Amino acid sequence: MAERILTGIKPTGQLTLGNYIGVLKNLPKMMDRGECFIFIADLHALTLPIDPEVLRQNSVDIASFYLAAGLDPKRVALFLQSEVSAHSELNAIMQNYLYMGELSRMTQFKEKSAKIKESGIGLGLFAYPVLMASDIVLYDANIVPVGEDQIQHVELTRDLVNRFNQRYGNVLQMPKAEMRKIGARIMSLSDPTKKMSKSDPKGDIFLKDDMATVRKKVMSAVTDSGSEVKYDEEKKPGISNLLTIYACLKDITIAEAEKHFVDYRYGDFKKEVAQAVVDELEPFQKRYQEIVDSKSYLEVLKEGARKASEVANKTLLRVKKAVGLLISK
Ligand code: ATP
Ligand code: LTN
Repeated sequence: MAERILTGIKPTGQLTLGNYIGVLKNLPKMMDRGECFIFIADLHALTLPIDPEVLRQNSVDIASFYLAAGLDPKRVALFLQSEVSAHSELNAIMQNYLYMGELSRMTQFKEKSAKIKESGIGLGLFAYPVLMASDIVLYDANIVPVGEDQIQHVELTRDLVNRFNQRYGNVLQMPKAEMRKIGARIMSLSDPTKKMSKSDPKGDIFLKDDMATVRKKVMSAVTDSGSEVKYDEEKKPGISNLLTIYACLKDITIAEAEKHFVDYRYGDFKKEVAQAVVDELEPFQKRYQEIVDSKSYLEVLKEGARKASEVANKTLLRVKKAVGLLISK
């Protein structure tokens, strides 16, 4: 069977080098493997307070970054989650098949809700994985490319599919998360024990940072004691993170990166990592800016929503019939 690939990024903030290495950079390769459904998870971005203008601008950015990364709108359905109403409709059905206990065990929910008063935690934040599972099953996706932090949500989607299919027959396609072997969890440059995350921007490199800032951030990244450039996540988390970034950007293994830097001291090592980031981001930003200026993303998103709706509405109908909702037309 040809593969069906689906993934999304939520427009909660400025995209980081973590988002780029973890997912964006590899997406164009997916076009050769099967049919791709790539979206902007804007409904998910509403699960924590966000300024409307910021949300809109972030959505434009993500659409443009997807295109700048090399996704070809003729071969991929690129769309806004909120413009394919089947996501919300399937969410209303699927919320009955995931349980409070399992939702409250989700790491993302625990981490994000810990930062707010209990009385301010929205239902959407708690029910986040229901919408995400709906996103995935709507397209009969079998491959879901994500960074490490999203694996738990895809696993929960698999539990849902099992539960649903046991009850109603073989209605939903079983998805599988796909993670990069290295680079699925790029760490913060200021605290390499924490994930680089757009909603906790300390130690982030942003995809829109100017090149002088990029160099400065890499040069001031936290390193470890000792002077050897060696990969050791436990003893040298800072150096390991920079080695990972370099290896991913150059498309080489960690061992090859270590070999390249064998005679280097930290300062020169960082300079070369900074150069690698600049070499990648500079042309990428140029493409991004052209897309933003031409507003070509608007037509792409419109056509993407049309293509996505065609597929999503079919699945929705199949699910509605399976659970016993009467269809009048
Ligand atoms: P937030 O901080 O708002 O939770 P985020 O930076 O984690 O956001 P998402 O929109 O949740 O970004 O992620 C988009 C994709 O990028 C997901 O597949 C996620 O797993 C991946 N990703 C996010 N951060 C990293 C990282 N530090 N390293 C590798 N992949 C990442
Ligand atoms: N939860 C993801 C974004 C997301 C997603 C999806 C990813 C929403 N729906 C479906 C893959 C498949 C995140 O926070 N990065």
